Amino acid sequence: MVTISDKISRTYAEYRFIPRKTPEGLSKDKIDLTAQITKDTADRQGIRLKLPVVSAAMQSVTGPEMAIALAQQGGLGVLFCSQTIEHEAMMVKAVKRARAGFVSMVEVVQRSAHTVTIRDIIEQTGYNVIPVVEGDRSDYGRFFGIIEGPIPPDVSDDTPAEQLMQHFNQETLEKIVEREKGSADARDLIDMINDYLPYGSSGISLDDANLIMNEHRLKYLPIVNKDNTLKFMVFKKDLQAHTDFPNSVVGPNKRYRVGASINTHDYKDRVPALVEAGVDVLFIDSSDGFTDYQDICINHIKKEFPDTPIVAGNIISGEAFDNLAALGVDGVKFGMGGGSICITQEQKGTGRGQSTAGLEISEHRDRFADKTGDHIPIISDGGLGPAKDVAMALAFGADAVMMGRYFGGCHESPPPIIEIDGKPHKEYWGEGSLRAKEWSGKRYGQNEFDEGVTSFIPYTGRVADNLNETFAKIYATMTSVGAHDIASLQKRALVELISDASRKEGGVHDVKEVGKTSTTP
Ligand code: RVP
Repeated sequence: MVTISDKISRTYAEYRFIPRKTPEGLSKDKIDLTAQITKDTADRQGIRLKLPVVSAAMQSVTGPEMAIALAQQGGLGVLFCSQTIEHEAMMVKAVKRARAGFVSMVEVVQRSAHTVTIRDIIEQTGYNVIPVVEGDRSDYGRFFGIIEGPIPPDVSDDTPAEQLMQHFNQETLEKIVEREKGSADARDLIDMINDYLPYGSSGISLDDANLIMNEHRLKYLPIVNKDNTLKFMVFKKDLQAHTDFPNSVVGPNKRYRVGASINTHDYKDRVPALVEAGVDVLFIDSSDGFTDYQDICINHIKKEFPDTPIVAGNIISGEAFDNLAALGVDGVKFGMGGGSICITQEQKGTGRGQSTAGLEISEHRDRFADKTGDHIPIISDGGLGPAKDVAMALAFGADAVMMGRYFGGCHESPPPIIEIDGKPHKEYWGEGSLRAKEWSGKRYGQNEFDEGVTSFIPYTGRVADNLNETFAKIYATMTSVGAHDIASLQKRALVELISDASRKEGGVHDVKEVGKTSTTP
């Protein structure tokens, strides 16, 4: 006969904090939100973030740009595994190669490309500065010049890239063209011109890059290696926006930390490639992490790659936590069906509210820690966004949260900005949706029906600005709870379920609202 749990599946949004006494002097600068996402072991210290946030391992959320932006702000990006092994490893390398202000993963076009391809790239990415190279995004190869969009409509689709290259040192170009008139064929001429272009060499500092850009009145600067291969692009607008990231999360050699997801199917090939590329932590991306397949995958990685921490999941019960903990995992991710684009609960009937899952799992985690001395961090995954719910997730025992929709709407997520009803949006799709079909079987264990949807979400601007506002609210919540860090939030928080009437009372009511300044919920 079926066993009926005596719990009710509840989630964070159903609770409110009741303030405890705020101690004198507890202000934002005294609150420490350091979050540990992998356990400490005898051989290594667990990974600590400056903010308890990681981005979802989804095609529409985390590429290198997102991972770099998050590491700069104190969080961690987790690259998606619904792509080829080579491509995911290349993304890890792009994050590891990155330096503040230096863009390491730009869209490039081949020297042999034609206008039709370049127009496509500009339209798909929204980027207007496209380097011309002989190579690809993983290994740019020799640098030839830059194409600046938009390309005028009267340029025909079959015009070669070389003819569109805008030389940013126009004066030099004209001098050379004048001197060499009639003597060199087009290709030699272009090679010669490139020898004269003002670009930085790969060891250049950001200050020097800035000086060169000022001197030549440039909006961007290609940075090349000695052998003339492209290494980075530096953009003036990025330098003006921010050059200093005091909260950066860095690992060995001061490189940004990055997580990469894996599935339980091709891990024997994927993990070595990711480890070789320099990944800091692996995340097993599975909609149900309480399976023999996951156990086998963890045992393999623990044996073959003992130096690389693994966060396993997703699970939603204490029983499943005990199983993973016994296998020696370094962290656990919980959540099933709560994702904004997820329809698993409707399709399969499996799932649980996040606060019920979080509370039960954190109780098991604490019991395991009492028994073994191993504190295994847990990450609440799915359904989050509003600051109050993130604070509640932490209070219910999570060490950090994973968010998809929240980061998917940011500037740094992979999809381009599109306009809907005159307002900027981004496309956001589930890893189990039709859009990700080619890979969804590896996460969901089946390919017969969808477990996610495709959607549009409002564009919300830069990761840095969004996190700033969200955490201003979380600091305020913590001040009211009288908590100076996540552990004290968990100890001191007093929360209460709210009724529908009380929720209504807690929102704007009985007035006609005319102004709202906040952009994040
Ligand atoms: P959200 O932040 O609410 O958008 O949820 C993101 C989470 O949803 C992911 O981290 C993942 O666990 C889950 N997900 C991703 N794709 C799908 C799906 O297609 N059902 N679900």
